Amino acid sequence: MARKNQTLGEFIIENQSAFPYSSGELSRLINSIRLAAKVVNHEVNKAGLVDITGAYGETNIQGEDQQKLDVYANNKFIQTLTNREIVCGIASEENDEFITIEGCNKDHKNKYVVLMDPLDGSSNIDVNVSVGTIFSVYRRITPIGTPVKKEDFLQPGNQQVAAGYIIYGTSTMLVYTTGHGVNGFTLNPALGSWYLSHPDMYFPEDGKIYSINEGNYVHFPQGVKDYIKYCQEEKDDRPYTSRYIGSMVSDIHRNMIKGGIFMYPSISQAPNGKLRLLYECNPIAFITEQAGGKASDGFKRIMDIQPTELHERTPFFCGSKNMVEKAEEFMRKGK
Ligand code: AHM
Ligand code: MG
Repeated sequence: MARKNQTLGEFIIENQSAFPYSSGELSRLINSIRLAAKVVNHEVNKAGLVDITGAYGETNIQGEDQQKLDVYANNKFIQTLTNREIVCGIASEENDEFITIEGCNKDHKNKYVVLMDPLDGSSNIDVNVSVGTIFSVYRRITPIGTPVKKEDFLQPGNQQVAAGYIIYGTSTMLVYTTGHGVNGFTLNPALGSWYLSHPDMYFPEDGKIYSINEGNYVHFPQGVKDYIKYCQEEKDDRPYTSRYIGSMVSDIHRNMIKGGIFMYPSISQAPNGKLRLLYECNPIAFITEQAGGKASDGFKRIMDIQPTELHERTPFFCGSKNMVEKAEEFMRKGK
């Protein structure tokens, strides 16, 4: 039973029995993520300072090499998950290939793989706008005791065991699901603890916000153009409000709280859009569905897509159920 203001640690212990395979491994995995998130948060928070003190990104005041924050975040999450030996493999938007983790006895005994985008929207860091981390957890499908294979990572989103995001915003939040609803925890930076601030997060069925990079308008499919015109029409509760941060975690987080739709459709020069199915769309789709929303590629459910490549992309329509269904209706008509 979620209690507002309980710590994430308490929440994990109390809810462990609700986890599908309750060996404690998934709890330890979430614990590692919350730790890495705190470290990354600390670094993201001082990004502006680091820019001032670092000599054009080469060395900082301590003479250490400056790293791009997305590389830093990638290393931190990989290190934390590897050191604690709770996963058997990691795939990241920042790495071409997946990483195999043997475990201390080289026995490949762990059962989970993690897929992640360590710092999504990282181009926003330079202008002090919120960014996020997105993660997704699957149970491996190859036998325990053997090294992981690509097929362990190429599972459809409907096989996810857990997924979440961290938003490094005006406050830093960890929002995640293990398939039993969605809960949001806010970091108290003075104490270094996460507190349950948003229990049972829920996407309003309808919303009034549409989020899309309208600069690409001329390159959108006809269905998207028609849906945008529908959003702008003066009728019933429309026109809707347009809000686009350009940092998907932030756009989704706002829309989940207020009600809205986020779209990154195909564009003429990129027929599958920009966003990655495994690292971005599937985890956000799992959270969205768990929060009562809907996630689609414009025609079908995101989480039913069988991936064929680690870094494959897909058009993405995600948010309040009725809004996504309306967008799909325009997609079918405007094809
Ligand atoms: P990234 O993984 O390279 O940071 O790109 C993903 C980000 C999303 O967070 C955001 O929604 C999108 O790219 C913005 O792209 P655009 O500038 O084309 O609108
Ligand atoms: Mg990304």
